[in-house]
Amino acid sequence: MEKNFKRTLITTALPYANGPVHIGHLAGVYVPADIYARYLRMKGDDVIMVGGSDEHGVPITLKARKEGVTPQDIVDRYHAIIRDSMHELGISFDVYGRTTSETHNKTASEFFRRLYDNDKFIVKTSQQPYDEKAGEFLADRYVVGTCPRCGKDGAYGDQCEACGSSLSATELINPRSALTDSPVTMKETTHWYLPLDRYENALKQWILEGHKEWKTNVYGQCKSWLDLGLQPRAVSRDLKWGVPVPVEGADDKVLYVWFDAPIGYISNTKDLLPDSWEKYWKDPETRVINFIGKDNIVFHCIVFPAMLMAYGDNFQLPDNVPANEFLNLEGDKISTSRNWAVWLHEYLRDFPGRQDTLRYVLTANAPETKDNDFTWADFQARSNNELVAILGNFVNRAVVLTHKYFDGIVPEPGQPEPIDIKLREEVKEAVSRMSAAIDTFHFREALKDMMEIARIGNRYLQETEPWKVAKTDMERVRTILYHAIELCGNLAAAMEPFMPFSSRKLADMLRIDRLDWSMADKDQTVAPGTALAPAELLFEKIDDETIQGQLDRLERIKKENVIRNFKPEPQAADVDFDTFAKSDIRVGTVLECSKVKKASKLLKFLIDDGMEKRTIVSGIAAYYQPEDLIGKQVCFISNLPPRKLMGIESQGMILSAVNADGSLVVIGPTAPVVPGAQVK
Ligand code: B3M
Ligand code: ZN
Repeated sequence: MEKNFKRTLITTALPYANGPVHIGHLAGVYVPADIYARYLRMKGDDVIMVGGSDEHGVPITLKARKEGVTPQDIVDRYHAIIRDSMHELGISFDVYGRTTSETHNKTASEFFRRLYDNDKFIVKTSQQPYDEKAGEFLADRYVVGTCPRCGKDGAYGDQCEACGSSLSATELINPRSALTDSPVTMKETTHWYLPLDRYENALKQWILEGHKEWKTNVYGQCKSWLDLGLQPRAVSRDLKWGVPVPVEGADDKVLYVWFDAPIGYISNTKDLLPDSWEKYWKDPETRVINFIGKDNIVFHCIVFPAMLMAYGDNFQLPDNVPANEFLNLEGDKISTSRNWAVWLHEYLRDFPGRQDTLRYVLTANAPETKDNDFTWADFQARSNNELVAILGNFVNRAVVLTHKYFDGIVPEPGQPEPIDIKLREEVKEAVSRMSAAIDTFHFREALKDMMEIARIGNRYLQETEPWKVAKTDMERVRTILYHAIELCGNLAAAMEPFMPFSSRKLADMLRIDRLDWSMADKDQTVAPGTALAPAELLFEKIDDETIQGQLDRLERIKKENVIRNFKPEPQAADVDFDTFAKSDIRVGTVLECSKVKKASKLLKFLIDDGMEKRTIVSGIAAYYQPEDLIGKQVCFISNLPPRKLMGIESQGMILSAVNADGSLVVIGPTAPVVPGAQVK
């Protein structure tokens, strides 16, 4: 049954303030939420978009420990970076708060206390990892040890990054504390649990029966959780950083971050509307929409709704939770710890004035139904072949021709011809498809329909050829350009949710002050007689050099990661001195060096060994230009039996160091020595 709503509350997942936001966050949550919010505002709906930073939880304290600063320092730094960069990208939050705020502390505290007072919790005692030396309980992330699955050391209590398995702290072999490196013991502790099982039936009714329209990825995840049966979940932790548990005798305990974070949506709404916030949360005529990434589905569809049910007082459950899948970068999972990301604040620095290009590409490629890949080649292609060549080109032709033939004054149209009527019909169809797509959270589809309007415009100019008609029939040219400008006005409106900066630029050219959604398919968006502003390019091409700069950056990061993750081979078994001393290692000077035909890996050397000169073949062609080695001194084993390689007799072996990435670096003396010198 379709419900009629009076207003919409849009929430966006609160990013952890332990790092800047990257394109994955944007494509998954903030760009789609912003499109939706802007669209509803353009339709004149009552809508607020609430966001903020998640400033509690272990990710924050871990980062602080790593840098040797306080958690407060970390959240102050990243909250500012995230807030400012999102603002610069045009993400139109009505409020962007933080979970360390006074309001949030009070709200979360009161929320817990009400559940506590109304017997909505159960208390459970369990054994938790403990660090005797530090005198602290350890969150899973603070327990490190050997992975029981792959045997690598350095696995965390919740996950092994080497093999990707998710673990629990008690499974680790040889568990140690990340705080003090001392062995982990288990110690008894008491926590409050929300018995999710009490809400199982209500949740099943609400989601499985009531929200079959949810995206299949969301509905499917909820169904499998509910089918498995729900268990009580701890909502407190033995930590110092967080909202203190508001119960006597609970010193050193804080609310679990996933208990306090979603309450942040409420706190931030209170900060925005201290007097009227309740109507956005408790009125059944408010429609709540949570934009999140797929890893947050269970918290938003099961845990937080159960919390709201437990609280009562008419808190509304979300009407939809359009969660996206993940965005990868150049074929590899985005990762903050590996620095494998395009960071928003860096993008804005490297591509000034190109906010809309990023917004466009992330929407065109949004991971709406499956994980998707961001590549710089695709970014450049979409920018140059779509934004510049289709959208920018149409607008530019329409405005430039109007300046050329009518001094920039929008002409009065004459009687429409069939092609003009068809043009209007096509636009109306595209806009109606676009609205339907946005209404159902299909933003990629909607963006295609927006571009379709520009394509329709290009086809129209191509078919009507005003530049030719101008030689014979200026009356007809008036009508054609009138329609072209009218279409530009449609575009300005249709673009706004996706590309607000270019939409404004276009509207300014057309002298349109205020855009609303009805203008997307309206006839006569710009009145005849209007004096257009000079033509300006909406988009400019992105050149190969700029793209190469970004690819080089990623290449550097890949190398840094390989080096950072390098683990030396375990030492070989002992060898007695006499055996070692039998190998005769010498220094020689390279006299000649060349590639070996038909053997891409091999280089052939002629070495001055202080004796008779010798030929050595070595498999280092991938790492050196032969001419760069001539004149250099190298170490080689001189008393190996000769070997034939590709028909060449090799009289020794040149020594190389194997670098972290497997590349080879030739070993030589650090100062010149006589050829034939022995290495001892
Ligand atoms: N901070 C997790 C995340 O960034 C978490 C979201 C909270 S939403 C209430 O994925
Ligand atoms: Zn492992």
